[in-house]
Amino acid sequence: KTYNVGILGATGAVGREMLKVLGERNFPVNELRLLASERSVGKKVEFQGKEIEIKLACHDAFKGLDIVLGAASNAVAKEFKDDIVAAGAVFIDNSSAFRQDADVPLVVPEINGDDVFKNKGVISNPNCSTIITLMAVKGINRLSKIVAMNACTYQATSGAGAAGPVELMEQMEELDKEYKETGIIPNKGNVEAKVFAHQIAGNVIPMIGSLKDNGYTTEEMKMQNEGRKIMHLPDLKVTCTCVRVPVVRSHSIAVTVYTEDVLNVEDVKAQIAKEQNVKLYDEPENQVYPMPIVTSDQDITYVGRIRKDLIHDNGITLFCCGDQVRKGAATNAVQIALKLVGLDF
Ligand code: 11C
Repeated sequence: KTYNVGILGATGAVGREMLKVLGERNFPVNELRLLASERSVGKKVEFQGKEIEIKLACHDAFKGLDIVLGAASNAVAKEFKDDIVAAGAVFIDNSSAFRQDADVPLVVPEINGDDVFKNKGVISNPNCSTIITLMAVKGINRLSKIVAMNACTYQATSGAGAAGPVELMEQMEELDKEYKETGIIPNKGNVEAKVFAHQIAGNVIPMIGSLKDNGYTTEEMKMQNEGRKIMHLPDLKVTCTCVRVPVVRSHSIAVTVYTEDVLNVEDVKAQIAKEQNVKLYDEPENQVYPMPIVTSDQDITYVGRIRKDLIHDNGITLFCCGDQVRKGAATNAVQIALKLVGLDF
């Protein structure tokens, strides 16, 4: 059996990666329909040796499709959701527009894959840092129920879209130019910040998303709210700080997990080593630990630096890292589609 598949927002960083992953995973595609805004219409993209022309995303663009992968903004997802559902397709949406809707499953296939079958036309793809973190801790939850987490993210510039790493590279070039001219290594350079609120080259920015009344940001609250829904842990408590770092690709997260029972580090390591699509990468004595330069362009979440929390007996602390464009977005969406049609993911 083959399926008619659409990508809404096909020309963005996530849309392009979805196309790549569909090909890599040999998704059984009959028709592939690539949809985007006016400015990309007519451009041609190659898929499995065939040239496919980008079509306009409009209200009647979804007829005949079985699955639509969404890689567009919340506004675009909201604009077309009803058209997609009315066309009889399942909308697997990477935006955050519907993630907390009661009738919309929020799915990481390795954790709550069967939730896809509860869909009423829409399945949401979770936030990227949340996916990577939950992939890293899902084995711990199997040993003993997770009651709380304290996480600090180190999010790559490409999480803000294709313009993020371009801004990082341009600012690094400017800093290098200033150094060559003056002989002094600049801290704050004479650079323009457009994508990020401040210079990102040689800096870290401790705020991602918009501020909420409780002092946390929308991005930080996703770790708790989405974590609860995906893990089926309605009482999970999470404190999270999201930080943008001058990295091109792959998000990293330092997380301390608190469980009902006191766990032993060796048991945790053994369980993490067994988890699907997770790699135990933990030989600190040999400088082996997860890093963005190790994990990029892969679908596996790397986990290392696993040790006991020094404050509470029931805490395990670790560092994890994964490619947020792939497992944090495109790959997870394609895996949801594979699960939905009954194929291995
Ligand atoms: C970032 N994680 O790195 C964000 C982007 O919930 O899908 C994706 C936000 C989301 O800026």
